[in-house]
Amino acid sequence: MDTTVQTTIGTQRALVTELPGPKSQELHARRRKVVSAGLTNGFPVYIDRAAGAILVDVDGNHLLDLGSGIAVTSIGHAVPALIDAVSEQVAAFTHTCFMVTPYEAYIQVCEELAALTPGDHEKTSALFNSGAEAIENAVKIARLATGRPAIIVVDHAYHGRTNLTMALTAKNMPYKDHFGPFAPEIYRVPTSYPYRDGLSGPEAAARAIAEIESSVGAHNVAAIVIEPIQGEGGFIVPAEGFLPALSAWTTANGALFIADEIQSGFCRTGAWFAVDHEGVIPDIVTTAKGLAGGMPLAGVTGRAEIMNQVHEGGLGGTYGGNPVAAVAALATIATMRDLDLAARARHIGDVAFAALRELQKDTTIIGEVRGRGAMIAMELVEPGTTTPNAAAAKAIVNFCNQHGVIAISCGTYGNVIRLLPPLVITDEQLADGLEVLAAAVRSIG
Ligand code: PLZ
Repeated sequence: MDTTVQTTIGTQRALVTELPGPKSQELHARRRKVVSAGLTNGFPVYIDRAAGAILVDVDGNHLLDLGSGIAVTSIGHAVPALIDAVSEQVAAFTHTCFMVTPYEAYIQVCEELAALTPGDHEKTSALFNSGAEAIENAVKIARLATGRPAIIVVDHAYHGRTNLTMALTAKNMPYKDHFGPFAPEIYRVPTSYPYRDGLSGPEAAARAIAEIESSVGAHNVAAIVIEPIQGEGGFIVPAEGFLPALSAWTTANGALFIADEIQSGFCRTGAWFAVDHEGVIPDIVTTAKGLAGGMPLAGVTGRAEIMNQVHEGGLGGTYGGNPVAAVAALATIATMRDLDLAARARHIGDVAFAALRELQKDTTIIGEVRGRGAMIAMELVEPGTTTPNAAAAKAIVNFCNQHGVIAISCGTYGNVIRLLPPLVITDEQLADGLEVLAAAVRSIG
């Protein structure tokens, strides 16, 4: 497959104006009049084009993308295979509604999801538009299939912004404040956060399970919904054994294990799915983001005997599995397979973790470097303590942005810098990004 970037966009970071430049500033002024103030104002540099790991703004600045639009463009920007697939599909037909008159690409995506998600049991899928919608549907299916009401989530969880998924999400500001009342029958238990709780995986699981059994009752639990590596909550990698223990508990107690792989899935962590690293086989897997290379598509994939209990017409939506998004997913998955982007993610992790651990030795504000593959984070603390240092994260993001590197923060305490580079980032681009990040950290401590 031809994966060379066929545009005139350069492959290096290059700034031609201050950031944001004059054209971006003009757009930003227009935005303020007509775009709701409720949307996060990230870095107001407006993008015109992109290729590979480079974003080009309206002023002609070339920026290095270490965020992939929050883990979405894992195959990179402007991938010819995706452009071709999408263009051909747009010309053929853009929409019929799969529930009215179906088409093959939807089936092909479900075949891929059945083949790629963990376990060799029979699986069926339903496709949706966003991660939150996938989670909503996974919860509907789990309640129907088990006949039980309770959904268990963990501290620091992020599952979306709709009414049900807000209730599943842990952090109040900015996601939930004044947006309630929230959906009932959602119970939050402690997670595994090795840097802050010092527990082994089995110990953390025993703590969570004790809480479920005492305050909810095992027989009431429909499902545990959990991100195998927590994303928005701070790129928290649970201690080894935590996920397998929770998964075993659900199986033993007639509940379902739902892995939210929306951020961690599709090669991001160096495997197709983050649960693959511990051999966990979820009953249901939710996917989105990296699945379709930037087109909106999400999936709920589960054991056929669970998924197929839903009555005909019980699942759906006008756009879910839209043909343009579906062919984008097929091109994305083919690209991941052809370029072995899981291996590439492991390589990115090897390079980045080595660099960041070196950096950690020289500074007092990096409490922990963690992650897996190309899901990479540094948790920032007040010097010599474990007290979260959100100001440092803000300053580092700002420094990176000013130097044309798109890095983003996350974490319940807002003190984690996360890197989610496109998996096609070149070694030179990665080295450049890590140098800017190191300079940012050194500039403050
Ligand atoms: N589950 C694990 O990471 C989306 C949110 C950005 P949607 N994460 C980015 C923001 O501030 O809104 C996410 C996730 C996990 C579910 C979701 C929700 O996916 O496609 O944003 O609905």
